[in-house]
Amino acid sequence: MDNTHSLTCIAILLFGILFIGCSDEDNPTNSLPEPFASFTYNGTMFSPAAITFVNRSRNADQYVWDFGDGRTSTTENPTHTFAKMGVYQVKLTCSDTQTGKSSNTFQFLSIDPGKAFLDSLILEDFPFVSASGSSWDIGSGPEVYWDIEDPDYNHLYTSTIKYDVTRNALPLRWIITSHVSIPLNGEIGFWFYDEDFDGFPEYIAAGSLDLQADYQNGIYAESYHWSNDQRPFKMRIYLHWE
Ligand SMILES: [Ca+2]
Ligand SMILES: [Ca+2]
Repeated sequence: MDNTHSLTCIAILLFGILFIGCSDEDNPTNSLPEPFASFTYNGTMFSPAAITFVNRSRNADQYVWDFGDGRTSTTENPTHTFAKMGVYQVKLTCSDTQTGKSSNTFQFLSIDPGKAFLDSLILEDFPFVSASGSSWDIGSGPEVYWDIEDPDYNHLYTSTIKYDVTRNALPLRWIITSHVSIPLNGEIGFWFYDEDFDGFPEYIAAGSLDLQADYQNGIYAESYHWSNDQRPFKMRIYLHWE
């Protein structure tokens, strides 16, 4: 080995020692562990769904949550309520203020609908005579309206009146502009009447619906139909889920 070669070797060795030695002194944070974002969650996955997030991130002291519904949080372990059904991409970014380094992760949360709302009702057919065979009104058609009752027979909603309905007027269509929530804990009753303005409306027909049965099977139907052949009666409702 000649002198030049050994000097070069020593120089490289020294440089390496100096470089490694200095690097930690100049950037002490390089030796700190990197942030690692991670989380789990729990809660009932039906809207409105209050979900508790458990932060399992490591080596971080700041957190930003993006819940995927337009809301964010900087709480370490937030609880967030998803008001409506949907699939939400929840993203957690964690960072370490000392190193300025960050890490992120995300999970998709699927929130099932917890509420149904009535959008419209269409009465396609109903008996134009009472069970005893007489017409609802003398000389004119009935004044048709309907009520909804919850499973405990509490009144939920009364429709507007369609005056002097004749067969030509069918189907009758009601658009529901108020937010009529349909309970999911049993059968909902729809009651149709002829308003006589004497305090004694005449009962025409009724239908019932148990949304919970379909809802539990993972079916979120947006339309339901009833019909009855013995006393002609056909109706359809349209709903939306939230
Ligand atoms: Ca009448
Ligand atoms: Ca009438």
